[in-house]
Amino acid sequence: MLIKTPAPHDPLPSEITPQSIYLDRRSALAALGLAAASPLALAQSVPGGGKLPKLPGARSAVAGAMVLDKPTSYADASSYNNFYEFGTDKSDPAEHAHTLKTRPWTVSVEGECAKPGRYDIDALLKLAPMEERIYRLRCVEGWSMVIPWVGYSLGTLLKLAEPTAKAKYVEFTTLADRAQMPGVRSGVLDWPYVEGLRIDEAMHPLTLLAFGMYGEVLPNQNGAPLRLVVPWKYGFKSAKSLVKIRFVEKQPTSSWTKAAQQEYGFYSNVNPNVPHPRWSQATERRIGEDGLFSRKRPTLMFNGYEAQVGQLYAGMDLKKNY
Ligand SMILES: Nc1nc2c(c(=O)[nH]1)N[C@H]1C(S)=C(S)[C@@H](COP(=O)(O)O)O[C@H]1N2
Ligand SMILES: [Mo]
Repeated sequence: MLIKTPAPHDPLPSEITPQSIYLDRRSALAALGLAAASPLALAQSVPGGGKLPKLPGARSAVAGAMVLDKPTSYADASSYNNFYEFGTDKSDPAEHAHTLKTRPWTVSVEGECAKPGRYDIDALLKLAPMEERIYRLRCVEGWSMVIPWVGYSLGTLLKLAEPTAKAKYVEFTTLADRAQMPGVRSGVLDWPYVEGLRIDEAMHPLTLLAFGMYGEVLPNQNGAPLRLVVPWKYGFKSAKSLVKIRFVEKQPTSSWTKAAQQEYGFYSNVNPNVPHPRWSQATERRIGEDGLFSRKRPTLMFNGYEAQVGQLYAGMDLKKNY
């Protein structure tokens, strides 16, 4: 076999090789008829569940959008979830999220912008070409997955709203409906789920508005009909089942920060050097690799996206701004 499978602790090709070079290497392999051996081709053949409508995406050209790690199986990615609106156990969302109705669905874009609007989900699906992007997702709890998402950059939608100079942050609100979401009856979080990004983070091309995964529309438990995916931040910043996007002047307070201020800072960039108050963040467990002999992976700075997003935080103390 031509391609060495990296040991879990080896740096990934995407981290040590400029993207243009490994992309070239990949097309060279494809020309040799070795495309099937490339992790990318592998990813594109990773099957979905087969029960949901197809939602294909063209391979993304955004720098850093295609990590070469082996994707997590669809079965794991759609059954081990955090979606507290459906319960706090990892198995709760897959078990209970079938009650979520994803049509009709609208998303309002409002606040500090010249062109606020209400978008129907079917209009959003047609707003821009769908791209497939393979991202690492790391939960603050210490586990990670690799998921082929389908969607487009959030910035595409945000730009249409023409944010004003006062729009320093973007606040995201997700659905909180007791009738459809049994977890909302509990007081575990202050509903609705609210998250926030700085405007430049929200506009970064890697910040994804996702509608699908594994070539199919999102299963409800993964945040249907649309969610955020911010790959360099802990998973909780990636709000599911979005209903409102608001441009604001002041830093929004997220539901997690309200629940435990010392544990969940506003930035929440993946940083192995900033331990969670109750555990280290130096390593992580990749879901699907939890065999007896599998080792933990070292957590990567910015979850491995430092080359793409490090500049956003130039001059900031990343221990203070955790
Ligand atoms: N609305 C909503 N979004 C949410 C959550 C949630 O509880 N509610 N959990 C977050 C957390 S903690 C993580 S790790 C990711 C998990 O995404 P996944 O289940 O698709 O892997 O979703 C995030 N988005
Ligand atoms: Mo998480």
